[in-house]
Amino acid sequence: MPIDSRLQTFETTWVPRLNAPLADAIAADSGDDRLAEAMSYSVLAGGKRLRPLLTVATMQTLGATFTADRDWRPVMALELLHTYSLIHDDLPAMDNDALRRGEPTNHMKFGAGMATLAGDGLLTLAFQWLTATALPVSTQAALVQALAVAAGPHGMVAGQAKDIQNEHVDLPMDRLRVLHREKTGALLHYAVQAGLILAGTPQAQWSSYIQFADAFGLAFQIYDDILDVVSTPAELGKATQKDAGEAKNTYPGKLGLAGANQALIKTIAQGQAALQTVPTAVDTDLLAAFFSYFDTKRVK
Ligand code: GRG
Repeated sequence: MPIDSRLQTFETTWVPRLNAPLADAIAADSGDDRLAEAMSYSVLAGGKRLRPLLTVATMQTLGATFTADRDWRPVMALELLHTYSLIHDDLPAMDNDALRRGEPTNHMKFGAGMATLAGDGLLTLAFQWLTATALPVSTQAALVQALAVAAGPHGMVAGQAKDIQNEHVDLPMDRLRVLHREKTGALLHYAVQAGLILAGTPQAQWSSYIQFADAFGLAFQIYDDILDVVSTPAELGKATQKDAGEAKNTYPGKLGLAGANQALIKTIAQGQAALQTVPTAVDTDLLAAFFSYFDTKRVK
């Protein structure tokens, strides 16, 4: 399934716009040249910018205008935090990976000490950027609270903790879903939540969008695990075939490739159905198009 043309146009417009100020903004906020280099290295190594794109798409769906001076730092804070998680995940003490975003991992280039600090710097700078804005203080506080919950010990860090403890434990499906929701889903949940907060949408109207985000998050992890089996390092810019070797809990590992693909198709349908429940005056086609990231024909 090719990427939906609406999503393609959106990406072509927004990825360069989101990327343009990054190098200067990171350098301006770092007090050490080598640290700035290590932080910028991983952020600028590529990446689809999926999470900030989801935030901007949610804002657009809700009719909110993106004003660069006010919104760029808060929107890109999530990409900094996401990149920290990749740098730390790749460290020798975690997944010990040599390739990320098609380039040597941060510790391969800068050493484990500086890579740890680059991750620490990006994590902290993310919260600085949520508040380096003319947005109302109540909006800043809502973003800080939501990102801390998503990324912290009740979200992504909890998921990673479960992941490293259960490599050789056969988790039941319900516990695997919780692990995926925390490790991968929480940041995608926040990406949409940030769009709702920035658009000033009352919480009573969040539920359909959040259900969409959570279905997208689960689909994202199932698809990532399918690609680990069927794809190549050249295509993904990172090592493949790792999950089976490390006896990780994954949908393909537990259900087989065909079973994982069926679960992917079902999860996408649930996310699409959630978008059908918003008021008809709201055009959700752009958000729906994000599901075209997942090529359900990869598994024959
Ligand atoms: C170190 C606290 C801590 C957490 C690490 C990110 C992570 C949690 C683990 C990495 C391994 C993994 C399978 C994560 C699931 C999420 C995932 C596939 C991230 C990659 O996201 P993409 O595909 O990457 O959006 P790009 O490079 O395009 O930004």
